[in-house]
Amino acid sequence: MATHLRTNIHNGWTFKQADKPDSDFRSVAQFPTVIHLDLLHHGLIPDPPKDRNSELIQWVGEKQWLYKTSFVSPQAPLGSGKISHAMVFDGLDTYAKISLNGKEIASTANMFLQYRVDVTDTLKPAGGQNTLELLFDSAFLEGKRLEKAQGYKNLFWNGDSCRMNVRKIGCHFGWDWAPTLLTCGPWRPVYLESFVTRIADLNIDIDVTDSLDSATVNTTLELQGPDDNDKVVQINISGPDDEAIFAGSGNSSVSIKNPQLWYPVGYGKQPLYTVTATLGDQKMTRKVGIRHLRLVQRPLENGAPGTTFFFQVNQIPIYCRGANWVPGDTFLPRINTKRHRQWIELALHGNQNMIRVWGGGLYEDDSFYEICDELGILIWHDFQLGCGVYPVSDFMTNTIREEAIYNLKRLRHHPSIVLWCGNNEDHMFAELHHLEYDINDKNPDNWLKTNWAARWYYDKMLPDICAELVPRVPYHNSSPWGGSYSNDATVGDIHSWRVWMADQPRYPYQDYEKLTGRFVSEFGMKSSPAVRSVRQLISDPSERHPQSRTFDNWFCAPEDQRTLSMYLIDNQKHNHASLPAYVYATQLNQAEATDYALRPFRRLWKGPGQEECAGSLIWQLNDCFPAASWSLADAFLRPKLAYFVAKRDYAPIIVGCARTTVETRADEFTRVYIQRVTTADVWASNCAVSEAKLTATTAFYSVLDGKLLASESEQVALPPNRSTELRKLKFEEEEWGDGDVLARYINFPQPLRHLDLTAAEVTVTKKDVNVSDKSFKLAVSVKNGVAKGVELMIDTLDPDVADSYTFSDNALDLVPGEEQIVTVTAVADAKVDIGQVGVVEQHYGSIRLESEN
Ligand code: BMA
Repeated sequence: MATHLRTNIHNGWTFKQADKPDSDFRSVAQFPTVIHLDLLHHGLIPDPPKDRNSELIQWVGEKQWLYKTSFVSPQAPLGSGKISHAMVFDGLDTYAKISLNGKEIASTANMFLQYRVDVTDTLKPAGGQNTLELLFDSAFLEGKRLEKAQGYKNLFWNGDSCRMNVRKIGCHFGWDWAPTLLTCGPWRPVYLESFVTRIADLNIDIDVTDSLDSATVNTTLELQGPDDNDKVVQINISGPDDEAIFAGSGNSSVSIKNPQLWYPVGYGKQPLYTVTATLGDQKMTRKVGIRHLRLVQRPLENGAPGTTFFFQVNQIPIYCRGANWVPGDTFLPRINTKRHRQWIELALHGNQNMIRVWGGGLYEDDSFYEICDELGILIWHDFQLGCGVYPVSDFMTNTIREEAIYNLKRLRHHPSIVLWCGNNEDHMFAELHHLEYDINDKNPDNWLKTNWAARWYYDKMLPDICAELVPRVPYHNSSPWGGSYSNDATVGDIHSWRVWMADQPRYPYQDYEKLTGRFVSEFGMKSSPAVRSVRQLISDPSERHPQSRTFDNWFCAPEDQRTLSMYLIDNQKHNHASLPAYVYATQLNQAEATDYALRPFRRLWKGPGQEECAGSLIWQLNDCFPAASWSLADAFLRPKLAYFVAKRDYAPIIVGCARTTVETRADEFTRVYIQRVTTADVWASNCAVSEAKLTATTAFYSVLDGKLLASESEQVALPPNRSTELRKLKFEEEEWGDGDVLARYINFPQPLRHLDLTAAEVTVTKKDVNVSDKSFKLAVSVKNGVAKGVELMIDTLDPDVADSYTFSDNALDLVPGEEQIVTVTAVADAKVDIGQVGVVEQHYGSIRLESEN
């Protein structure tokens, strides 16, 4: 018989609107669940992304909802001493009154916390039938009541001011890429634990020597129950190949010689050791990676101001390439391990090695972190606080503290998590709103007396908790943070948003590199959200909505839609009237903007002592709801053009070219006699750990007709883990008359709207159909001109067919005389005929600008 029992309470759940009669109880759609999924399941609300439905269903967020089930009490487990029964709620969204057998046993107010309620005295004897009820209050209305009671309105960006009082996913209140959809419900598992003594926690602290040849693994147990003698707990450690390494009991310290080290992807393997604690038949298992981790912040050696900010794993400085992660779905329980894997693999295949769990979302499910551990994707983890001024009260302080402790204990064994960060943009917010924030005042007691008392959370409470619970993982107070103000480009990390829009309106891309920071934890162009291809967005053309409505609905940030229009007109030949042309233009805009920043950032990773920029994380990888946003792939996981451009920018070896034009006037007033001299710096970056010897070719083509004007090749040796300047080219306007490709970069004159690229004729030839691995190749070439942003698409209007294929590359830039090969692969479970399927292309200049009707 068992000594520890877990009884899942996942069956028989029903729900109803609280003020409706009991005859209204209906079965839930799934468990765990949230209210919108259940209502959708019964057809009680329309599909939120369609039309203006998300607005029509706002009433759901202002009702009370009741969930109910019943379950049988288990047989008491073995063990000498008093048996305890605890009801465990891994996640309740957000305000719930919990009643067991008609008696209220607890109430909750934080969806990021696990709630454990002792029910030993309330539970029916073994075999008895229990009734469990969860009454959810409106998080929005409760937030409003709390805000009113505190006597002032919170300052905030995004959503509603009351969200600052509520410990719920920030973006549920609405964000600039997400509609307001206020869910409630038991969103994570519910179960009963019965035991005399149980293992409450197993901490594994790993200390790796600087020489990397030995590691000490310290395990510490936390037990709950009268028998708290930890010696009774068995500890076993096994290696990556299942070999036994240690067997003992109680808190242990084990030394491992020449451990197999865990590396980020691209730098080595991801071996995982298994640590198991066993007490009777309770087993707690953690997979851990052994790695030496430092966040190196030291002065630069080449006279550049400020300090470095780079992660060093197993003594290798890492150039971080990645994107920001927002919740995977507005309706969280719809996300499962498979979906997490698809997203993280998308990042991996896009040559990314870091993901930032952004502070307006959540502490993800275990599977998210397990997949990152397995694939070698580093995680920058924000605490879930962002974009405003959180009130400081006893309730808020205690609940944020508990939430931090619970989640750090749950997640601290994951080798992928390399940084804990206090919040998203709250320091920046305090500065921009001129709050009483004296960066030089280091006394936390004083902070509490200011109108930005919340500083205490990030600069005192959370770092103290982290120092105790995750002492070997760096803590960073905010993102962005460091230096004389939060967005100081010379210290810490920056959020790089503003530049492209405001500072360089005519030639938006120039000089971007001068404005970068030591680490760009958020990079985005406000004006470059993009819509996924119309062909795949709208399956049945007859279903198309009037265009204006379509975009009103799908666009979550109207102010950015205005700037987007401005930039489309500034940069491309463009007309809003044609929906396909508009969609393509937004995507090309996003792709171009992404590339023009990512490449220069990489050029600044110049090797030891000169790590002027140590990484960039694109805003944003994913979407939680179908929207026109900055995401690299839409909510259905369909990559946009920018994804492929970023994939090329993030490849281990890349080449780049930066052009600067200097104008000299013949005399002070002339508008006509101006000499323009352009110089182009050609450079390369090798992020691999060994030298690369290769041939670099620089060629010049006419943008008018694609004619090759000049071409030169040279042998180059690229030293490891840094960029290298290859050559400086100089040309004046009048002069224009005249193996395996590892990296390719084509630099077009900007803005594109000055170019007529309509002459280019692009050819796409399908070949090498391989039925066994369900793939085929496309040979893509151009003649009579050069082509920008060639988008390859499956020739179908059926989104299921389109979604059955992935492209190895896309958004191609082409010059005559070379053929680019793209592999198209059908996804594993797709039922498609790869022999039959056709591919179509469109590119800048090929798309009809006129309206279709
Ligand atoms: C950032 C983020 C988000 C926001 C994004 C786009 O700086 O931190 O809060 O959604 O900009 O505006």
